[in-house]
Amino acid sequence: MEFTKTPGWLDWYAGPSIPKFKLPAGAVDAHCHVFGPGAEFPFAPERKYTPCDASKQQLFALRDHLGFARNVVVQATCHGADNSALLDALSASGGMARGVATVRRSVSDAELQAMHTAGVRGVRFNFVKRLVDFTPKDELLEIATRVGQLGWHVVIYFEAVDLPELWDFFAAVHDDCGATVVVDHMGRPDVSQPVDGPEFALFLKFMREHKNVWSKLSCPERLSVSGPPARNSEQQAYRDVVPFARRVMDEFPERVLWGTDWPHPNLKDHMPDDGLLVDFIPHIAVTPALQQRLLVSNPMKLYWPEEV
Ligand code: 0GY
Repeated sequence: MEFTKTPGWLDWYAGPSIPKFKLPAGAVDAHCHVFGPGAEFPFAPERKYTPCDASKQQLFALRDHLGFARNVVVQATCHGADNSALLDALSASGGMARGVATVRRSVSDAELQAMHTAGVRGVRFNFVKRLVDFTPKDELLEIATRVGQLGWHVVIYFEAVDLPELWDFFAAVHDDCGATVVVDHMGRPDVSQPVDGPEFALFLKFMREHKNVWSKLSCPERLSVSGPPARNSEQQAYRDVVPFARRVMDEFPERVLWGTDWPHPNLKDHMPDDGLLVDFIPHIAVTPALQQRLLVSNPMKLYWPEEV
């Protein structure tokens, strides 16, 4: 099937620099996606955008170029609940990729078991209104309980302004379903607000009060208002995101993950150099011990616990 990209869609950057920061051995890119290719894995009819293709081979080439050892591939909304492209990437990875799927209530136990065998270890619940239609909360709670029996966790994606309204639901997923909950991109704070302001304080409170809530310190390129530096400038990239990520890193070092978010869906203004994104890491994880936790021991505990 032929697909036409959403107008203004920025393709991923094909010439990433070699990072100056040397990743620790065994580093995990714990948030990335594959898109199609659409001719092989058609995009979902209910999608809100049509991306460019971003194949598993291209993802694995980026992994090697940047110096990562493993990937966690997260189902992107353009594929709806058809996890075929994700599962194909996992099976081609030789055990070096694990996955986070999207499922509906209608998924059978046999399908869940097959996904588990392929390397899926979580489901994603998405509350970003521009990306998905509403799913009833009782359906999501049912799914969280079912996948909990396989030891999977729940990844949640939402924007900071929506946390007050979603708090009780997330607490129910954590407390009643007993799920470990992983928050994408620090709950998307508005980084033009103070790091000590009420919005981010609420997110930190949420992590403090729920011991099995983790956060990805990812997506500075998406959250930043100051943006990337001019090319060849010494200026710190995405510097306005640093205080937010460091606050989470410092308080919850055992519950943080990091990922590239390649191929960076829905960026309209600039497409990051993934090498530069890796160079952002030592600004938020400032010691080798913290870098080891963020990039190796934490993701290994969540996604490859049998190897820890
Ligand atoms: C991200 C962010 C976005 C998109 C998706 O599944 C998706 O479509 O996650 C976004 O547009 O903010 O994490 O990739």
